[in-house]
Amino acid sequence: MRRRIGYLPENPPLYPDMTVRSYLLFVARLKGVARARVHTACDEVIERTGLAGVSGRLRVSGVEIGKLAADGTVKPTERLACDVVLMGGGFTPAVIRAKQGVPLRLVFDRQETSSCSEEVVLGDFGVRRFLPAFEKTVVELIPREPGRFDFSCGMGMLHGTLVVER
Ligand SMILES: [Cu+2]
Repeated sequence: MRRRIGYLPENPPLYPDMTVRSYLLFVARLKGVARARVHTACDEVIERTGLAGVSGRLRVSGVEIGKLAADGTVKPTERLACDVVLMGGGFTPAVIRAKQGVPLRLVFDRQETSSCSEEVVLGDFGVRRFLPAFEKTVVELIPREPGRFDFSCGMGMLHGTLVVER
């Protein structure tokens, strides 16, 4: 019975600079999960708990996790993904379509060294991420509200729009 009871504090004791996924990896290693299995084990937990949409985010509160699962805001079985290339001074595509409540995985592929595109900011989603040149950087989020949301480079020069439909 004790194995089945969990305790979820209002303010979860998380390290503020770790993403959901990196925290799971950290705990898995602490608990002695074999190195070779750590990533698979984390994927399984993320899948089981419907956390895919927030696995790249920092600071998901316990209350938020509870709500995500309980009110059906998150439909973990549905996913959307979009590859966004950064090259020649712009985001391609510059308009991304998403659905309210459906986890969205954005893969930013920065194919240049121009300093302008070294960061992406999705202000409405609290995301600011460094994009290493010639690498793919994954940003996962859950659009909670329908609407049009601007995203940009760190300096606000390159722009794109995330269109969230109901
Ligand atoms: Cu810029």
